[in-house]
Order: sequence, then structure tokens, then C-alpha cells
Amino acid sequence: MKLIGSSTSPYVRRIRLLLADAGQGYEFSDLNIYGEDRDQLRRQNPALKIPVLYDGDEVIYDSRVIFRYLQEKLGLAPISWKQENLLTIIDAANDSMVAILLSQRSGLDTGEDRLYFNLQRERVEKSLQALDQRVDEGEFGVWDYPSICLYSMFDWGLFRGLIDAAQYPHLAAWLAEQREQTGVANSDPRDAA
Ligand SMILES: N[C@@H](CCC(=O)N[C@@H](CS)C(=O)NCC(=O)O)C(=O)O
Repeated sequence: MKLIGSSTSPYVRRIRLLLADAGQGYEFSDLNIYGEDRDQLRRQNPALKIPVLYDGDEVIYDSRVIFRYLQEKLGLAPISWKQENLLTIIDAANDSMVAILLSQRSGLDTGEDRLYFNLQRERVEKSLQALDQRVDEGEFGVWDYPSICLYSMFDWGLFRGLIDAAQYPHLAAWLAEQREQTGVANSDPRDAA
């Protein structure tokens, strides 16, 4: 298998952690998708997003679809509808944080009182509040795909300075407990930046 991604992307990290946890070896292509490797990305995925997984003749886009592919291929435990909803909340927070970061990199002041920024900030806050509560209720007690996605998203938000950990005490404590999980230390985006 070959994974196309970047070592700072939270969506790529979730697949790296899943593959590590499953003991599945793979080749990692680490691209700078906003810089010198953009042409490679254009060749890999017309949607211009990472991750992309190659497995023989199969090419799979989007982390959620890649998870479904790997779940079938590697015989991983399926996730429930309740867990699908957790993934949707995690993805919502993650997408809005990516939007905020790209806006900042475009020279925009994301703290301004503008509809677009207000919607992103509100979504991040409400999603993280809900996830903080779900962690407190024990819904992330097992290191499975939803936990891997939560870890990758929250740690990335902290790494990019987009989250104040003190506002989400259960999530912050849970994150600290997961540091020894397979692949977490050697996929830290701080080592790549
Ligand atoms: N729904 C996609 C989201 C992937 C995504 O947004 N990846 C970011 C990198 S963290 C990306 O490729 N962004 C490119 C862009 O927005 O132009 C997934 O789950 O794979």
C-alpha cells in the first residue's frame, strides 16, 4: 500500500495511526501540497485533497472512505451509527479549523466579526464541547478509529494554536493518556514542521 499525504495533516495522521495499529506496512509519500509538490497532488486526486491510498490497482480518496476500505480489507471492527455521528462531529471541527488556518494564511483576520468566521468558530467550539462531554461519558475508552480521529484532530488544533486546551479539560486529559498508543509519537506533526 502507498499513502499519499503530508506529515502535518490531521486527516492523513488518522490513516497513519490506523495502519500502525493494524500492523499494516505501507509506503508514505510526504507532499507539500500548498508548495512545491502541488503538481504531484494534481496528478493524484482531482479533488486536490489528502489522504489518498493506493493499493494495487485501487485508488481511494478521503479518509472516511479509506477507513471503510481498510476495515473491509484488513478485517477491522466496523463502527456503529453512533460512532459515525462522533466522526461527523470530529470532521466538522477539523474542517472548520482547516478553514480558519487557511484563512489566516491568506492574510485574513479570523477574529473579525464576519459571518463566515463566526460560523467556523462557533462550529469548532460547539463540536469540541460535545466531544469533551462524550469523553467524560466514556465514549472514547477504546483506541479504535473514532478515538484515532479524535486524537489526530484535537492534537492538530493544539499544534496550530487554534484550541485552548483549558476549555476542554476532559479532552485534554484523555489526549495525555493516549500518548503511548502505537504510532502516536512518531507521527507528531511538531516533528515535521
Ligand atoms: N474529507 C477529507 C478532508 C481532507 C482534507 O481536508 N485534507 C486537507 C489537508 S489536512 C487538504 O487536503 N486540504 C487541501 C485544501 O483544502 O485545499 C478527508 O477526510 O480525507
